[in-house]
Amino acid sequence: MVNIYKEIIQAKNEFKKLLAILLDPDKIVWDNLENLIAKINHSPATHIFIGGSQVKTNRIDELIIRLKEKVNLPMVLFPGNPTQISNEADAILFLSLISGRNSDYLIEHQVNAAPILKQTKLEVISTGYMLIESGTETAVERVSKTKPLGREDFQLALATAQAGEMLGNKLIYLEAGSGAKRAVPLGMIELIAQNIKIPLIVGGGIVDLHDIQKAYDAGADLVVIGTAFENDHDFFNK
Ligand code: 1GP
Repeated sequence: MVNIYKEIIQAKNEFKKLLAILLDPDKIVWDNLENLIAKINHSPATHIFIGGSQVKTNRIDELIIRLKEKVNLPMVLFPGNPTQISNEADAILFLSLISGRNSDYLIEHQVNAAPILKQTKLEVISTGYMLIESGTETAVERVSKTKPLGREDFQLALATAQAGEMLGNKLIYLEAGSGAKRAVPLGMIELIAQNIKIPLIVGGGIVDLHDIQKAYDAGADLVVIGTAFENDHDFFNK
């Protein structure tokens, strides 16, 4: 079986940048799924992330099965809580919201998820998840009831990322929040990228191709695009 984390590390070592399209199962227009699949296959995406802060649909399995018929990319769960675990995916970002101090999102959901994950074949990728202030309240902030780290607070963000790395996280994810007004500051990406060894994911509020490139240039190894592609399936052709 392909080891998705090893591939991420290999890409990092070879200076190849990665791109994930985030699909929120609640926002899928099922009648348009074939078109969505075609657009994904014509995009530069290297990964599909699936999840959301609060997913209500129980069609996650079905979505992944349908995608896998035609999309040859790793399917990685990006869950808001343990109800979003699907054995149909290839891997799961096992997130701990290390920027917050809500124990539910630091360890409680993970304790509940562990026995479920033991019954699956999912590759579990421990991820330090950090919410960065983005101008307005985002769904992650609302649902997790945690405060994001300040946009100016580079040193606290760096210490948080380094603590995540020291705790054994395999990835750090800097998150401005889906649909965020402002993406993660480039200077913060740069500082953290230069001072951790594990791969860095950046997402939230990235709405054009230049911003993707800027995030890469600042040191992001993988950029996540959700809303911009959701709103415009031709986003990558522009
Ligand atoms: C959200 O980082 C992702 O978790 C993507 O955010 O929807 O703003 O692209 P956007």
